[in-house]
Amino acid sequence: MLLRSTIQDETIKVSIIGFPAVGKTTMTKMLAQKETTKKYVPTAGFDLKTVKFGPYKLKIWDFGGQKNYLKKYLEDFVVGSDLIFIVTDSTPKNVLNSRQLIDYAKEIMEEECPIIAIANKQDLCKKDGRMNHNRVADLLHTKTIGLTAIDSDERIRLMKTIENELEQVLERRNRKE
Ligand SMILES: Nc1nc2c(ncn2[C@@H]2O[C@H](COP(=O)(O)OP(=O)(O)O)[C@@H](O)[C@H]2O)c(=O)[nH]1
Ligand SMILES: [Mg+2]
Repeated sequence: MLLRSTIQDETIKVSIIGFPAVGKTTMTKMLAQKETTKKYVPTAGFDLKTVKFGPYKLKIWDFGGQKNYLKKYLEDFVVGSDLIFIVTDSTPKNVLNSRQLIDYAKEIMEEECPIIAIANKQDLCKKDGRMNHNRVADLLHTKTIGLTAIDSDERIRLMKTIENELEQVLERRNRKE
């Protein structure tokens, strides 16, 4: 794998952000292929977990409804991310709410870091009217990947996406040095 040899000991921070129950833990488990320790930050009303997978460090942010805290804490923790995923469950309401997360992340990271939306639960599109990933992309105006996080066969495709994005991140980083 090209990336593995390029990054050596560099830590890559991948932040996975989204409202509760959209599938962040499921996506993380799929990537990490195991469950890990959970660290709660109760005062802030959200849940932070760090998971190692291969050479990457995944930081998973699980936000409650505390909108007044949202921006402040996102800023504290998202800084330094190499790649940000905003996960939605592809329901219209959640996708619209997630626009705020994308806006905040863009504001915080400026041009530094790719922000990619995940239109999760694509298996439910036909069943309950969730939006397919193209519709989600139209609403979010952001690069969007459709996903069914409960389907472990999707792991390879998701890994490929992460590797492609991070290769570009590392190229930019090397050009700056
Ligand atoms: N049908 C379906 N269910 C999913 C999918 N991804 C996650 N779920 C389910 O959605 C619920 C919430 O998932 P979880 O990963 O705990 O959400 P989190 O709060 O964002 O970490 C669980 O019951 C999952 O099994 C998916 O792609 N399709
Ligand atoms: Mg979770």
